[in-house]
Amino acid sequence: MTKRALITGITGQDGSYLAKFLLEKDYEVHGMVRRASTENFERIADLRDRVQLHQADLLDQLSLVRLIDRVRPHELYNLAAMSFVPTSFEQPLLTGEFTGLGVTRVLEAIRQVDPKIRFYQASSSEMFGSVREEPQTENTPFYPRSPYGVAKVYGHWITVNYREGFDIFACSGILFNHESPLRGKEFVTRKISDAAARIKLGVQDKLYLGNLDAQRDWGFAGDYVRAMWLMLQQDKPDDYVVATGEKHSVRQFVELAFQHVGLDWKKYVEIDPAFYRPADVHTLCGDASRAHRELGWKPEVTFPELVRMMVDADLKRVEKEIADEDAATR
Ligand code: NAP
Ligand code: G4F
Repeated sequence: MTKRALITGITGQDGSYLAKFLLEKDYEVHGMVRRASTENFERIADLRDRVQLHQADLLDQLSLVRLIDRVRPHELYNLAAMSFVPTSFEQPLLTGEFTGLGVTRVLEAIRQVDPKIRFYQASSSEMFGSVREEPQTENTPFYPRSPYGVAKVYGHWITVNYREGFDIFACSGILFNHESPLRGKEFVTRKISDAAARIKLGVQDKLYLGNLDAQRDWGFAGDYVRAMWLMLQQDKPDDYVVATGEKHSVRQFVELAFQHVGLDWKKYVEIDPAFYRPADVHTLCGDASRAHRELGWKPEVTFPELVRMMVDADLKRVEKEIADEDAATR
């Protein structure tokens, strides 16, 4: 039997890695996209003829019910969210609607159409915020430090609640930061890899950053989508921390990225307080023992490999952009 999966947020970083992963497992892959005046499908361009896209929106209950009824997926991965922490301070209500209540809308649609659908919720280490212990496990209390984190705590608990209350196979993956060459350019890792490449190639002078002391447990998105899938293949649903167990500072990321292109980062990086947050998460480090034990999951890409992968991809992309511009002006 061919399995059908529906991915909300398929145009995002994780959505594109997950779609590719499921296609390799011979799934029929459907993706939910929201209507925009210009299509935003760059990350799934090479999968476009192998995935079926449908318009719906996390803000519109009926669109979700119709979509799930039409696709009748065996597995639904809810990756769609307003995922950028600084924007959540500027648009806290919209963030609550998308990232928090949106989860309930999807769960309600599942309950109405087919409660047998297996559900994955993209929870976040941002829920640990001002950390109560280190490393953080599935049992560490939450202390979110942003409207985004608060909305994710709601999404996490509503997932647990529908599992316990309505017997839905609902899992919450508490994923620590994961990055890739497809990461949005506003997130700090991609901002750094892109700048290291542009400065090396002579098309940027400076890189302006905020809190260099912040520490994150950074892994590779390609490894993390495997954990999402594994959660939905188990006999019973549960919540899992997915992390590398190592933390590094933003400063260390910068050092490695610039070192990789043979530059001294101190000559190019400046601090701009505009990038400080009203309340930041200073440190995160996860303990993924449960995922190792029960899912057999382990990350494969190391921190230095991740940094090099991102910088190399940006070097290649920026070189091509420069060549294309030269060709156009010739
Ligand atoms: P991302 O690149 O920002 O992608 C977010 C996706 O959500 C995009 O496809 C976006 O569509 C879609 N979306 C936003 N609002 C929507 C709406 N109202 N209706 C329909 N779709 C909507 O995020 P990501 O890094 O792939 O992360 C995936 C999920 O994991 C998110 O829920 C994020 O909060 C969570 N998470 C991420 C990390 C991480 O380190 N990456 C860690 C923990 C948890 P458009 O393309 O139209 O904008
Ligand atoms: O890359 P970031 O913006 O990621 P953040 O805030 O940790 O959130 C990401 O990971 C979460 C998982 O914990 C996800 F749930 C969430 O959706 C998202 O994917 O910032 C990382 C750190 C912060 O402490 C920030 O203050 O980097 C620091 N930073 C320093 N300078 C900066 C900058 N962040 C950004 N975005 N831009 C800067 O210039």
